[in-house]
Amino acid sequence: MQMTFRWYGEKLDSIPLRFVKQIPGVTGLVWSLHDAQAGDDWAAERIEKEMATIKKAGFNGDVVESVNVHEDIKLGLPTKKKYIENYKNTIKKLGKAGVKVICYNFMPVFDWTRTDLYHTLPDGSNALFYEKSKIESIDPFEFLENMKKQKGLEGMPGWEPERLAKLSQLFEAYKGFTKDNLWDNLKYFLSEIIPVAQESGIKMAIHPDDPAWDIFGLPRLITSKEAIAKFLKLVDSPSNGLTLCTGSLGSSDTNDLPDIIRTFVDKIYFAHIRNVLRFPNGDFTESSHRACDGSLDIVEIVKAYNDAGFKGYCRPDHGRHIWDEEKQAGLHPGYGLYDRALGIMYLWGVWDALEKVKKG
Ligand code: DNO
Repeated sequence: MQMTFRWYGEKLDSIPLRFVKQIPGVTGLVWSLHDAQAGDDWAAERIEKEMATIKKAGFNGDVVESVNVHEDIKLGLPTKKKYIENYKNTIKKLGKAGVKVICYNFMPVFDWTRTDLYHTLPDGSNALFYEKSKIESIDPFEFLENMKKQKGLEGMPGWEPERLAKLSQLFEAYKGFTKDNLWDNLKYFLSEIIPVAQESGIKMAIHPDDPAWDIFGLPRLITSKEAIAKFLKLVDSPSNGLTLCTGSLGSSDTNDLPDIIRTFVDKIYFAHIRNVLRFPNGDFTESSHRACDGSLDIVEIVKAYNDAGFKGYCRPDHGRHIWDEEKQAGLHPGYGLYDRALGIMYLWGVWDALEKVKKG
């Protein structure tokens, strides 16, 4: 298992790389051009510059999260052709620069969705929170206005203001749009880009939908074991694989994460490991990574990877904001330093113990 840490780049991330270097066993930084718009053709110079910064700090830049997919591709509009060409060019350039895995998602309009970015937990820390009845009772416009009032929304990946500014237009375009339409458009996208990824030595790794159900009447696809099996059949190639995010799939109590991992481990190129605490009414919150603090058995999850001899990339995921970290300028909600570092140590603790037991 290769441990990585998501980093937003010199301009946007307030966490110094020398701090990340001090977290045991982190060999790679997960990066992106966070100011790029979905559909852009990334400039080679920008890619090289980012890779050089990452390498100079003593890390690899093997994983990019994300290259975002333009809505016109998800909607299957005629303009998709241009954006798919741009996507292919970006894949080629990333391959040339030595990138091995590209994480992306196919969620319509909203990427990961929460109602509160700083929900207080019983221990006095705070974390992202999803209130089901709130999402069900407001419209997306009101939802977005509420979100804008919270500090740090601009720092949430996948919530680009430029795209959200066109919210009414987008909802208009998605009227009457079904899950089958979205599956068809995903298949078309994959059939175009996967051969290019394969030639470029890149593994594409789709991120599941978070939360794992439809929101605001928009269809969501990658939400269950059955959906993942269907996805992998769309295009059969070693370059068509998964980012297995335990927290996203784990928002639903119908998903058995250790079973999903054991079933698809050969297709998991990037593991996001985090815990969520689900409540009986459908709400959930991010919790510490420790198994007993949330609804997911992180020990069993790590064991599923360990049993398979997982050699892919892994990262801790959304942590709580602890030790007053939420007061720091430039915090990306869920992506502070401290709780993710604790998460890494927990993951290594479980992993090392399992290795030791294996060796007897
Ligand atoms: C949130 C992230 C997502 C993820 C994208 C992948 O914390 O897990 O924004 O990066 O969905 O494309």
